Order: sequence, then structure tokens, then C-alpha cells
Amino acid sequence: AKLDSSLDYDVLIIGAGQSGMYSLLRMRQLGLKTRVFETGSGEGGTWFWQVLRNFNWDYRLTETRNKYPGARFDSESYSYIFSFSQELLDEWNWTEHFAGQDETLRYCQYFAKKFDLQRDMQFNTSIKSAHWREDSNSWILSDHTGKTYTCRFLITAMGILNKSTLPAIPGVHDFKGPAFHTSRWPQEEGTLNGKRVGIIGTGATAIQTIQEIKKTVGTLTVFQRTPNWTAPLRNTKITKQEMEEIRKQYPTIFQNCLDSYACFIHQSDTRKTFDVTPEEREKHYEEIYSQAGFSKWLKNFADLGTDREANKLFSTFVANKIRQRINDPAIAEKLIPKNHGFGTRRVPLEGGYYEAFNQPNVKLVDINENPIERITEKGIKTKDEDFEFDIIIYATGFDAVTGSFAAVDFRGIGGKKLTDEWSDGIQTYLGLTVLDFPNMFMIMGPHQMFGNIPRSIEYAVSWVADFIEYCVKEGIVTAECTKEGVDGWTEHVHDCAKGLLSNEVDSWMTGVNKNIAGKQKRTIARYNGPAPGYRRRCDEVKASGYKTLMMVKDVDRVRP
Ligand code: NA7
Repeated sequence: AKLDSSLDYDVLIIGAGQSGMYSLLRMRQLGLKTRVFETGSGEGGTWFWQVLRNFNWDYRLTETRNKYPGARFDSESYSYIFSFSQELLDEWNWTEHFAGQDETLRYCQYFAKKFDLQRDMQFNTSIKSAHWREDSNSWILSDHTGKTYTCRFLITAMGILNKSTLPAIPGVHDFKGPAFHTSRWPQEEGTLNGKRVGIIGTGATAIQTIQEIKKTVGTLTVFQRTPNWTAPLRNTKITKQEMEEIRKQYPTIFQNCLDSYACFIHQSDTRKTFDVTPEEREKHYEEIYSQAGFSKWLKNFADLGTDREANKLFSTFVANKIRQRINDPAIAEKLIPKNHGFGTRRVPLEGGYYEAFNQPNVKLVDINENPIERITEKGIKTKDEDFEFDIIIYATGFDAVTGSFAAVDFRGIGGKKLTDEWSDGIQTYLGLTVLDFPNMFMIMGPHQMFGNIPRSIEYAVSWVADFIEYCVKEGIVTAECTKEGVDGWTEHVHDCAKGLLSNEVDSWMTGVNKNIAGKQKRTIARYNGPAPGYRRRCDEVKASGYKTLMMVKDVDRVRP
């Protein structure tokens, strides 16, 4: 039975990635009539593809996917999955410590199939607007065709990195050959074989791409604006026997993730950099550097991210590792970041990235010295050189965190626009709700804990599901946060960010995207405090019977 027979659905969910899939499962378990809308033609979110219809700049291509060469986890595969079902853990076997995109997508598809999720999913459907209707305590959504759908509760599960951005460079549409963003990769095999390729960007995506395509391109020219600190991923295959061992370790793995600052498997060292002797320090640096995954970042001394001198020491250590791998010292210096310290931006992980620059057919262009003037019909024109390419790749990142919200016309009480609500800075309550947007819950919305995202997703979906269950049981028709709650939470989120070196650096994590007019300045877009603290605060709200939320019961509504 539906909560309200006048509505089409009890719950609507935007997005069929991991957040949307798990939300659907939980809503179904509550017996609620639920539907998921997804722009792409299948489930899996980031690990599938995003937009088929909304092409504007890669219009020459018919089928593209977020499947660039080398796309894979930088987190341990077995920490990047759902933990709630023993059956899932028993059935699924990983073949690599850091799974590639294919394997992760297969996991998402397996998950959807296992719980028969597709029957409540509507693909190739872009939600364009979501408006709150005060008279009926409900949401009305409309899709790209103008079709509308109504519901009591709305869950946004749109992901934090899916609205890709092209560089704001003159002539970006002028190039006559294939030019595409990494997340819209054309699927024809061998696209790059023997070709003259130019790539703009040196973020996590570019690094994964470059180290893979260096093997097949004719020539590769890398346009770098800001070098990133990157360190070896050290990926290996998982044998059957090893997988059995991992399976036995799952409870410990998930507990470690829960206990750690950002939900990762690695525990930070409790010592500070200058608490130990230089010999001990060097030994610890070597040890974590030799390990796989984010160990160099997350198992570092406790003050890596807060103490400038401590950070400088480890940065120098990594710089020397980089120098050892590059033949030309001048190129090595260009690839070593000078204006920010190790770990103050998301640390991309690599396997053979630096060696690409030892290849005679790979060229590094530092665009600070030699700026790009424009994209031309034949390639890229810089101040000093006119490059001709067969293909241009834009590894230029995303309109992160808020981009997917800006793409939908969200209206709350009194027609208030969500973009207006956030125009002077993001404000939320728990990162899960927004003032004057009743019955709307955000999974991986701003001011929420991100870190190891599937861990954060699992928590956020559970919190929201528990709250919706409470509303259903109590006959609550509207639930919303208070101004007081929002102010307190926003202040807390800002407090958590104080003293972190990462907040002194431009990156998508500090809300900066130089290609977007409204994102030139740093903001606090994510929860920077420890994940256990984030969860404790949300748990407290639940334990208090959600006293900090304003709720209206059905009986209140019908009262004269
Ligand atoms: P990122 O990390 O945002 O990287 C984008 C890269 O593109 C970065 O090197 C940018 O340089 C560069 N960029 C962007 N615009 C331009 C222009 N106009 N000119 C030159 N260079 C430009 O995106 P990714 O896709 O690599 O990674 C995003 C996340 O996805 C990643 O953290 C993972 O968690 C998954 P900049 O640094 O801004 O100078």
C-alpha cells in the first residue's frame, strides 16, 4: 500500500549508482513504492557511464563511457563494497587488489541483479526539475520529456564527480578531429593506436590515462598546469587462496574502515613527525612508501596534513623518489609540485606514470611557462608552439559535489531555489538535508563525509532509511531541518576544516574549478572532520528521536 494514494510513488530516487541502488533496496525493504531515475542506460553510476543524451561538445561520437584506459580503484577493492550482507561478501570474488573499471562495473551489475533492482529503475531518463508542493506535502519531478512523477520522499543519489567540465580555453569546439573528456571515452577499440595525442590535465584521471595510453600512442603531449604528488599504487592480482583469506578478514577490514579518519583501510600513525628520530622517520617513510594503495598518505605521521614542516619533510622524501625515476632532471623538476605539499590534494596513485616521460615520444608542456592560447582546427596553439594532433583528450575534471545539484531545478518551500540557498556558501544539516527542502535527503551531498565513498554511502543510506522508516511509522508527512540546526552544522563543518593544509590549496575538494565562473574561490564543500565524529553526530540525532528535525504528522495536517 502506498503512503498516499494520490501520489505516484512513496519515494523517488535520482541516480542509479551505488547510492541509488542501495537506497532502492532499503526503501523496498520498508515496503515503500519506489522508483529510480537514471540518465545513463544502465546502473552503476560512475562505474558505468553518465550521459548519453546531453552531449553538447562530444557530439561527433555516438557511444561514450566513463571508461578511459587505466580507470581503476585507488582504494582496496574489498574495502570499496557494501558490507551489510554476508551473502554478498561470500559470493563476490575480487581478482585484483585495486580493481579496474570493468570489474567494479560487474560488481554493481551483480548487486543490481542479486536484488532484482532493475525492475524499479528507469534508465535514459534525466530529471530536470524537482519542486516541493506545500499543499500536498509532496515532490513533483519532471524528466527531459516533460513527464511528471509525484512522491512523498525524495532521495538524491547523483554522485559527487559526474558533471564533467571542459577547459575554459578559446576554440574548445574548433578542433576537427575527435576531442573528448575522459569520462566520455569513445568505445571503438584501438582509438589511439599510433595517433598523435594531446592531453590536457594531470589529475588522478590523467595520470591513470597517461600511464596506460603511453603504450599505444604514436606521440603523446601532456599539457600540465599543476603537477600533482603521486606515488606508486602497487596493484597485484588476488589469487583464489588470497581471496579466501580476505573473506575471513572482512570484519576486521570494515572495522578498520569505520575507525579511520576517512573510512579507509589504513590507520594513521599516532606519532607526530618530530616525535621520532630522523632514522626512525626515514624508516617509516620507506615502509609506507613501499606499501600498496594510499598507505603513503594515510599511514603517515599524524601531522602530515596539519604541520607545514612535517609535510615538507615527507614531500622532499617523495620528490627524491620522483627524481630517481626520471632521466631528464629538468623534466623531473617540472613534475614535482612546488606550491603545495604531499597529500594536500587528493593523491593520485600510479604505476609507470613518471616513466612515460622517459619515452622519446612523450612530451611535457608546462603551460605556466608556455600557456595555451587556443584550441585550433588542427590541435593546440601555445605561446611558443603550434601543436598538431589527431586526438585531444580533456582530463579536466568535474563540477564536483554541487554540479549535479545545479543541473536540476530544485525548488523548496515558497519556490526557493537550491542554487540560491547555496549561493553564499553551502549550508546543510548533517550534509543530508537542506533548509526549506522538506522530505528531501541527499546521499553524498555537500558537507557529508566522503573519504572512502562506498563506506560513506552505506552509512548515509542507512541513516536516511531509518529516518524514513520512523516517519512512516509515526505518520509523519513532512520532515525538515531548522535554521538553528543548519547554522550549527555549517559552523561545525567550517570548524572541522580549520588548520588543515588541504584547505589552503585549490582543488575540487576545496570547491575550486577554474573553468566555472562561480567556482573561482575556495569553499568548504565536504566534511573535513573525522568520519567517526560525523557518524557519532548523526547517530545522536537518531538516538534523540530526531528531535532536531521539525516534523508534521498526518493528524496535524487534517486538524482544522
Ligand atoms: P581533477 O583532479 O580535477 O584534475 C583536473 C586536471 O585538469 C587538473 O590537472 C587541472 O589542473 C587540469 N585542468 C583543468 N582545467 C584546465 C585548463 N583550463 N587548462 C589546463 N589544465 C586544466 O580531475 P580528475 O578527473 O583527474 O579527478 C577527479 C577525481 O575523480 C579524483 O580525485 C578521483 O577521486 C576521481 P589544475 O590542477 O586545476 O591546475
